[in-house]
Amino acid sequence: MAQETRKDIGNIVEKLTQHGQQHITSFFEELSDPVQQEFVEQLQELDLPLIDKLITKYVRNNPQVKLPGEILPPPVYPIKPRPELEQKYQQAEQKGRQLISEGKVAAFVVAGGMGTRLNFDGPKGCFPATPIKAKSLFEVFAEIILAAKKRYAAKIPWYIMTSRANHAATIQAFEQNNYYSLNPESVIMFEQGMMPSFDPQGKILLSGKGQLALSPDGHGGSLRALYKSGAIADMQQRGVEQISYFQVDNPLNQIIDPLFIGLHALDQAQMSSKAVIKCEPLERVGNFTLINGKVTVIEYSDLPSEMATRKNADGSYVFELGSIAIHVIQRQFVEQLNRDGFSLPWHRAVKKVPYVDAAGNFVDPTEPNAVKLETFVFDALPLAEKSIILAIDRDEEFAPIKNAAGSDSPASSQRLQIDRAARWLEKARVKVPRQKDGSVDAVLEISPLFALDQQELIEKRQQIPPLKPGQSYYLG
Ligand code: UD2
Repeated sequence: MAQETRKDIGNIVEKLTQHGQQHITSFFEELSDPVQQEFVEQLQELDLPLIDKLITKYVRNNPQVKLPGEILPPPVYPIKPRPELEQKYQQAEQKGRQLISEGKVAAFVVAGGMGTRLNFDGPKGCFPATPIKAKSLFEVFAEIILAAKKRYAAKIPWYIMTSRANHAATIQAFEQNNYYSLNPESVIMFEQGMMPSFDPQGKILLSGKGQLALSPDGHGGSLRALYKSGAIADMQQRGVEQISYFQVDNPLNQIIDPLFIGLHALDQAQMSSKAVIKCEPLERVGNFTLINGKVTVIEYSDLPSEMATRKNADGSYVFELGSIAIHVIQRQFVEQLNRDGFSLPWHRAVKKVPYVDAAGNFVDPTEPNAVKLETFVFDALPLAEKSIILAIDRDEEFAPIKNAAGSDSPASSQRLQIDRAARWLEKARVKVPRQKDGSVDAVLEISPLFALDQQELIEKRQQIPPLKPGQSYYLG
């Protein structure tokens, strides 16, 4: 063992002992020199005082979210503007276009999640998503950004948050695909923070004898990682003012949306959200509410069903707005949060985590055995002085791929992608073959490079061939 490593591990064991975590170095002497060195680096990164607090609050205990007495539905900009809002929407679109053209808007995808539900071995962004060309999610987003760059004659840098588990594989995917025709200088990748998993008593778990069981610290970690990685400083240098935040699992994301960006900017909001009307009151998405005058998302599991099912006089649900995790965030807001030393609440999840036991045996548990901790980005909404919500049509912008089968699966997403293509084509007065039950009788895929939105498809109507039943049509 190198002298330096010996000295480091001596100090580390002393600290770990003070915090009751010395067991994680039990096998240190058995490790090869390079593994020892890497392990020491991992151990040095542990924030033990914070971990102590988290164990007491969230691992040994399961704190119930305390909801305040008064929870109201939040104000929302409707999908279609009411007459008194028409002018505002026009102004907002104009403002949004202006900001985009001036290079003041960046795209930002959170792609650090493990995607375990999908059983896909690789970064989720590499998952084949489209119905004909099987383009990956990353390729779809790259095409949207390329199309927007062309439309607005603008620079649109794309920031990608990865995690330790998929960073190298994400870079490799971009390199192998020639950065999907984007300029590599305008694609900036950085890693999010990691958090150890704990046994129910609060002992940190090992995934190997010289390896902590670590997992990404949640999409809320993006707000710190953006700053710590230098991405925010990079944005400042490029003149970026607004960050268009989206998740990696939704190929219908309208990444660069002038109306949303414009409403957020005109209202001088710091962090804003898109919302959908939930398809049923208990749908498993976050719920938009207003608490102490602040837009606040309450996770579906924390909203009492009495509230979720409460109705207005017209029969609509009081808390009908669901979060689909699309935000615009002011760059300065992220700077300010980090300068002021913000913190987001942690959320616990009990999961199956393979581990090395005290005797050094590898255990692959069949039942949940560990507590994982994450922060959620929407918990930053109440920290904003001003936050707006824009309601959107979910069929137009939301087709997530989360599960291997059933709802939110590759199959359901492709169906929604085809349905949206069919609607756009019909608006362009192209006859779409349909079955008797109304379902589309063709496989359709429209590249964002062909039409970024419905209007562009209408303009390209002459280039679209007649569609025959049962055939596949790719417009690219
Ligand atoms: C999220 C929201 C849900 C709804 C839904 C819409 C939470 C807790 N729930 O559910 O309310 O908006 O999305 O699709 O947010 N990610 C990281 N790092 C992490 C963890 C996640 O980058 O440490 C990324 C992940 O790659 C993905 C996104 O965050 O792009 C969503 O993560 P998820 O699959 O855990 O969220 P989900 O589907 O449970």
